[in-house]
Amino acid sequence: MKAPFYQIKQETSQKRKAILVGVEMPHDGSVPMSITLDELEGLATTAHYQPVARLTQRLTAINPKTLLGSGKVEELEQAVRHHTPEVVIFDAELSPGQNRTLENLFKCRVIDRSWLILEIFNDHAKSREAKTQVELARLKYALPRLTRMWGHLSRQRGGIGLRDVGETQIQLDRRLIRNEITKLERKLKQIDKEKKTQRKSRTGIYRVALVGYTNVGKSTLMNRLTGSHTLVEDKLFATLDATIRKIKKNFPYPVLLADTVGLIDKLPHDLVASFKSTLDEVREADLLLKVVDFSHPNYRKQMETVEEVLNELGANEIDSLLVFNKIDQIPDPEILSDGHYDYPEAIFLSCKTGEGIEHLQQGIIRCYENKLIPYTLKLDYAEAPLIQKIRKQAIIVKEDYQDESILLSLRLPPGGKERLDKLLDLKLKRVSL
Ligand SMILES: Nc1nc2c(ncn2[C@@H]2O[C@H](COP(=O)(O)OP(=O)(O)OP(=O)(O)O)[C@@H](O)[C@H]2O)c(=O)[nH]1
Ligand SMILES: [Mg+2]
Repeated sequence: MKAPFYQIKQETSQKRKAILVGVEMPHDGSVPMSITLDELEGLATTAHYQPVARLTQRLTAINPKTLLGSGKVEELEQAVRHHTPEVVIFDAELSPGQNRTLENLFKCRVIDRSWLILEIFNDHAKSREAKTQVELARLKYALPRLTRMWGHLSRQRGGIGLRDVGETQIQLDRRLIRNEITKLERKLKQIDKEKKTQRKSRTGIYRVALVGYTNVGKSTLMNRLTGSHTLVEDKLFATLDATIRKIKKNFPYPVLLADTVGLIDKLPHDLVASFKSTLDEVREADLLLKVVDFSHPNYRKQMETVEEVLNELGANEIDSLLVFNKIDQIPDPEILSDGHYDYPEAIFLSCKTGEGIEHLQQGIIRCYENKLIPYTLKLDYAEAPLIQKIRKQAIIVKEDYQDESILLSLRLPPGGKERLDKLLDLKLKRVSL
């Protein structure tokens, strides 16, 4: 892919200093600022920044030019002078204008949470699909902010103060970005088509998808359930592509399990939209395993965020199991029993120790069996050898050997009836219950 017209960040193995700014908007306040800033710090370190200072402000009113009040801006200016960071990261969305004003004041790069998340996604994208999805989201984010991005370029060329390099270049860049967006959207449509064909070949098999906040242990659970070796890392957004594996261990039926990209609070909207094809694994699943890190101080808010994204995806009606992971990190048994009390339907487990995994396997099997459709099939004795093949497509609950024929009581999985039709071509002999 062609080099972008703006600089996302310089590749370097050295940690680059960053100042973090927590902002509590007038309508927030449900989560303590220290927790949201811890999350921002996690994002910053994942993006190879080294946080050197934290500043916070509770806003009662928003200053349209700088977001923060003038006193806090001054304080921040002093911190910038003292630490000389490469970047100031705001845990809030900045308008293109606010961004520019703050950069001019601090004479250093200012980014917001969305851009930070885009940097991480950009770093972790490996497959053609993930790379295209991230690039599209980045360009869509950059388009209205192009003056600022251009500001970066001009600064790199000629030092601070040479920002106004001329409208024509910006207009040209805008047009190029728009063209690039159209090209990427076309490419994604093509990838989407290929994925759809792949998914079609999997219809009829029970499909389970792992969903949840980032770093809760989805990939670890995938490995536990399937015996595979998907990438597991103690970092945010380790997984960007949907990985699909068959669950064989301890399962009487064929089940496909999909590991998916982790979610986070205030996920850039363009990113969710761009990841549509990856998230289709979630939308088209028969069962969702909603994985929660029960040891996280902010797990309830994380659950809310996941529900919001599932709503946005139209996946809120899908059957689901609530899975509370990392119980090995809960030292106090009372917290665990409170959890059971508050969430009686949840399955509590630890991917680390294996405790509770069997319980989850049983839960998945139960959900699967609830979906099975009862069906009765009448066979001639001459057709008895077919029973072996039928067993592969359905669960045989009862075999009734009568005088003239064999009556099979079956449970069919989704799509099983069509496969049975193909296999037997005995439509006339079937008796529906
Ligand atoms: N203590 C403990 N750590 C766990 C458990 N399950 C997972 N982890 C750790 O949690 C971290 C994140 O695990 P992942 O499986 O990569 O999490 P994920 O949800 O796939 O994360 P993303 O792909 O980034 O969204 C890793 O360091 C795991 O070793 C558990 O049951 N107990
Ligand atoms: Mg993962």
